[in-house]
Amino acid sequence: MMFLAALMLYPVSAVAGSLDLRLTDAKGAPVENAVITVHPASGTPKGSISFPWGTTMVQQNIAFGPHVLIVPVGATVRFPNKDKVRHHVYSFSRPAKFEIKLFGKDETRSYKFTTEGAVALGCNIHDSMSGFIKVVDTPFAAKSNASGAARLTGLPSGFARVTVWHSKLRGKDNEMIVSVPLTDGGVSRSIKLALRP
Ligand SMILES: [Cu+2]
Repeated sequence: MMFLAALMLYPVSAVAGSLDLRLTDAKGAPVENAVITVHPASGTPKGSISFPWGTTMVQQNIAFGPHVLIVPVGATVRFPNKDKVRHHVYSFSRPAKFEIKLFGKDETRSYKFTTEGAVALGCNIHDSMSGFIKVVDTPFAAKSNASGAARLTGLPSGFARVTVWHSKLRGKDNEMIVSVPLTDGGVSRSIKLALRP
């Protein structure tokens, strides 16, 4: 009796929905390193968010790795330097303006990201170094792979706001927003992105 009463307090919604996206540019080529975030109309789950890929942005071979890192709001990102040379990481982006002054081989610095949004990273020493940290406020986030594919699982059914971000995407904040009706099973969508050259 108590069990039934407890069940009735919560709306019944399926949580097995998945969203498969395939992202291409105007010419049909796959778009890698886009970040997809989903905000279900029913809200995002409460509680702290963590992703299996962690919160480390490595400097190695004069490059940021990964090129695009998704972290939850409030995450402290580690910046280990695996190169023999020194790096000087900075960002002028609104959600996190900071610089990590010269640090050398096998040294690690960290920075806490407290605001949602996209953060473009550069290095004062190496102009060619470019990386991005996408700070998100939903556990439903994924990055497109070399085939332009991204998969999100465990989504509640109902309408969802799907945001696609890419560093070269035309539009406000390099984002594009679509509304997708999610069902108990799976939904697939192909999205064409207008990218800057
Ligand atoms: Cu550098």
